[in-house]
Amino acid sequence: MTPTRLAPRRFMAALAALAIAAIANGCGTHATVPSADGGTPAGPTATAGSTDPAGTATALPTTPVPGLPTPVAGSAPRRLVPNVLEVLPHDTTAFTQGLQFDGGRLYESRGMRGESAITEIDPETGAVVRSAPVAATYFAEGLAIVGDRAIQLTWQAGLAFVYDLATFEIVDTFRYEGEGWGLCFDGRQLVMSDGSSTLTYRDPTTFTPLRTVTVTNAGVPLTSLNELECVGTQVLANVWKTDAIVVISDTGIVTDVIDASGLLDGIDATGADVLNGVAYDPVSGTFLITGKYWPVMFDVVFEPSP
Ligand SMILES: [Ca+2]
Repeated sequence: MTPTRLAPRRFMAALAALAIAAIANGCGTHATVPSADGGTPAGPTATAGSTDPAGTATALPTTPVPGLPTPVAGSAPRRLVPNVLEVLPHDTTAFTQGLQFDGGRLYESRGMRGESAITEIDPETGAVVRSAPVAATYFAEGLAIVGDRAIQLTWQAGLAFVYDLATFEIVDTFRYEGEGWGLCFDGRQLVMSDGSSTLTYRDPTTFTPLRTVTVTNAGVPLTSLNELECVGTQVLANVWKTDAIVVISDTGIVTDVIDASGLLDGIDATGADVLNGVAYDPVSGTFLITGKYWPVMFDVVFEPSP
């Protein structure tokens, strides 16, 4: 990336974030989705609090996030839409399964057997900076970064690869039960999806499951949670086979539903598969959104739906 390209992107992001802050602070009465949960964040959604007895995750304050309106406690899920600031190239050979910024660098996990890899990509050009293939027997999935290590799930093998981030050499592996879909790290714990409505919080050094939450939208369990992005104590998940991205509290409540449909309108997206891939850039305060075999990534902030 170059400063000349980043400057306008970040300036626009700052303006957009200011506009959103004004909206979020000014009202928060734009919820249009009927809620069946009565705005009660407690209840059946938090389950199996085994090795997190203090419930410390829920004790953390909600972090204000540039590019994402601050949730309003107890309100119905809000409808948001992406405001596209910039359209950036993306490698159409990438079956995107994980997308994650770290230290200004952008990392992508690619799936499909025989095509799976961990890559670093240039966020401005989409070009592969470096890549390490995954053995052809494995179908790679979500990706999270913890310190100087990257953790990559596999779909059905019950195996996670732990990489030295600097070299992409595998330095460890973790075993887990069930399928692996999405993964992110909230600074304290890993959060993992498995295609169901369950998110599993895990120890970042041992991968031991600590607690699970059932994600509900207006009181109804929401399945097919796929690629994840931890932002503060919130988790963004795109919902498989849809253009919806949901914002989830650490107790499993969907606070926002982002309608990301239509992003590819007007773009030659021959061969593109479903939306999958959300990465938050804490430097710009914006989000990158892409999909499997998509030709582009969208640099966006989220705003209330008009
Ligand atoms: Ca992500």
